[in-house]
Amino acid sequence: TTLMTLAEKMPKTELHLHIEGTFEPEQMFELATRNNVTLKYASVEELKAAYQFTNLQDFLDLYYQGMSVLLKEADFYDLTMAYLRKVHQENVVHVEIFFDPQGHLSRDVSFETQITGIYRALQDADKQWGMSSKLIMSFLRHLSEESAIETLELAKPFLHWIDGVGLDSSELGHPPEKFKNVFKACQDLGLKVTAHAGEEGPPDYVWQAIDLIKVDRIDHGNRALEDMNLVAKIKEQQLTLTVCPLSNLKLCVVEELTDHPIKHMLKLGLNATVNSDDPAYFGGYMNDNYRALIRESGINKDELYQLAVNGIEGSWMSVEQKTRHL
Ligand code: ES4
Ligand code: ZN
Repeated sequence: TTLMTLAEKMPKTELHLHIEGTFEPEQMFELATRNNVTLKYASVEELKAAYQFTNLQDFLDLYYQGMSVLLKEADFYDLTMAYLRKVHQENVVHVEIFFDPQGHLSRDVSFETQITGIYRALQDADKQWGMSSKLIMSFLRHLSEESAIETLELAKPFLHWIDGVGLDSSELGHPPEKFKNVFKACQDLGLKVTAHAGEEGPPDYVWQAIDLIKVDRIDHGNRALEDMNLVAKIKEQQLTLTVCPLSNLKLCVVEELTDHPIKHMLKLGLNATVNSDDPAYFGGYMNDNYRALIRESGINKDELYQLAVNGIEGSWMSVEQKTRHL
């Protein structure tokens, strides 16, 4: 079999996926109509034409508009189920997905509405296909720590459905240290912790995520490679990096995939994984990311295998569950 086929057929995990970033334009218009919400774009084509970003903020502006049509529990269910159905066909066997509660609370959509819809879809995927999952509530870093603390309070009745917390949105100007207290509170509640760091932000933000937030994982981490002491630290702590190749390309974190640092990360002995981030916006799901890496970055068979193993090892599955996949 070719490397492409191997990548497509092998069992995969997705560890960095924003459910609101799986909103395909067609489904967005469908839900807009269903909910009597008017989008700023007249058609699917017009919306798709806007998917040209020069940085993270460009994308985020569109992403927050897109999610504005999500109002009812059924909307969250339908969005999540459409994503899970798609990646089931790509041989993804385990997903750990982010949702952005504050992005919906600001439109008066309750925490309960959001999480009930998402969680019901995750349960159905497990029942139908044996696809396992973890749910990660992410704090918006452009908002205050106080707002994150309020969100944690709203989450408390649903903690049995939540496995971890994350930190996303505009990175520059919003270092991890801004959220030190809320993450401490989350850890005291037994939640796992991850944070976007080193996507656009400097190595110092990755240091803060490790030293101040005490993350269990790092989302992106590209810019960690600028500091070899930091690379040593990440290795010493065996932290997984959830790398997102097509996302990095679309948001101009890398100029071309031929320049993508993932091969270098593996050579350095870092636990890099492949993930799709916001696939509806970035031009591809899990297999598209692997295919692009094979085509553009010259990933070989050993590296492909290592990436898949890293995805299992770096997940928040139990040891027993990991062993079943290895
Ligand atoms: C995101 Cl790619 C990325 N970076 C930071 N925050 C995000 N939220 C959704 N996608
Ligand atoms: Zn992300």
